[in-house]
Amino acid sequence: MAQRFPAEFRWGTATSAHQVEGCNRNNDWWAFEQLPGRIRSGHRSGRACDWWRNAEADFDRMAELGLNAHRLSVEWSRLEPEPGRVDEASVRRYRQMLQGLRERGLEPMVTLHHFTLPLWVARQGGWENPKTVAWLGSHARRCAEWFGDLVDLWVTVNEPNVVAALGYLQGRHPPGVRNPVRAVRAIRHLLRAHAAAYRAVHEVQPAARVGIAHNLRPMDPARAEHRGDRWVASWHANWFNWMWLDVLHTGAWHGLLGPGQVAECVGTLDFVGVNYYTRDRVRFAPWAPHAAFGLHGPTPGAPVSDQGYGEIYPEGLVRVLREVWARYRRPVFVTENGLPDAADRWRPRFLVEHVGAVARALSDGVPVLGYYHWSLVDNFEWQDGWNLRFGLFGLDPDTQRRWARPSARVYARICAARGLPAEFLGGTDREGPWDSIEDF
Ligand code: IFM
Repeated sequence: MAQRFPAEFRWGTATSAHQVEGCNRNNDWWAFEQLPGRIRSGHRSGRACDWWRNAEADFDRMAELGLNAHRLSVEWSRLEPEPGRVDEASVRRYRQMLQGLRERGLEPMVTLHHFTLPLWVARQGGWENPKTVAWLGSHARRCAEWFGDLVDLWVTVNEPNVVAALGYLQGRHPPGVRNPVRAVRAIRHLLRAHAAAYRAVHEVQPAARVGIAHNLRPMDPARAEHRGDRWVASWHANWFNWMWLDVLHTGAWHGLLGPGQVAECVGTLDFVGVNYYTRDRVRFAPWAPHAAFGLHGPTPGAPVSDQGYGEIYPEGLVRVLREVWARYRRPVFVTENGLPDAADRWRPRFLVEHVGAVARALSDGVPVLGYYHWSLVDNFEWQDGWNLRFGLFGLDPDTQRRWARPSARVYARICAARGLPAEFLGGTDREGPWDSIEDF
């Protein structure tokens, strides 16, 4: 028996502007890429997937797969290259792209901030500057005015927890800082900026649905019986996963520097976007204050995606979907889910098992409205450059040649069945039935 999903369920892929458009020279990430040693193997985003010139070729691929949705982001530094100056050509290009999606039967979900800041914002302190809150609000308002006739689903900020952790605690994303006090300042502004963007979109477009895309990873003790492991795993999970959404739900802050209020955040989630990739086992490490006393790794013996990116753990998706619903009672989208797997060794089975996890959450009563696979095509993976390949389609960034991985065909089957076809149920062999799936 096939596993069917609701008829209106969104089957999509997800991308972000800087990772696919190419030549986004006017933001903090482009500047960061030029600094020696910041990006693995000295890679740069360069032309990326060439979407600024020709996203439409990949929109055709989405339509061929049978998707009905796509999540993308708009690049703030293109739309407002200098404070207050609008670039009309960029507004027109984004309208053309959004229309292109609609014409192919693909409903867009648009992210307003996905890791990159215009250089003019970054140079004035980025997320540490309280003015960035209002600036993101204005960007959101204008986007709703320009694109609101084409877009009903908006994501304010992508993975604010990753911005804080990698940008301000580990120094691996811009601005390359390792300083908890500066991190706390950035966190407050990220949360307030979400609220400002939420309200700005709603003022222009009252019926829009606006949420956040949050990276959620279960954190379990490395040794179940070890008190130190249990304590540090729960502390890290609370900080990385739940504190953010709790503030947006209740307005109460239980951050690194004690309790407080971020009152304007209350009630600013029409939905929760879940970006789910992996889980961590956490081991108490009193000698590692730089790692907040906990070392993270996969479960010993579990399958791990390319270059140690993370443990493959579909059950984690069921867990986070259930917990989000139990805590916040808001509809949920899986706004990202995927893995780096250049050889497509795990991805076919990964897809089936993670879509199966969504089916289980649905049958438990969690209102999951869509699943967006990260990603359609290999793209620029931030500090890891082109070393990690997340695409259903492979890409040679030099020639722009693409090829369908077997998992593209698996996803096409899922989209055609609007759920898991019977042939995919029950089989958990790594080889699976997908080897026999023919080319498009
Ligand atoms: O590529 C990133 C994306 O930009 C944010 N979420 C995780 C993805 C894979 O690491």
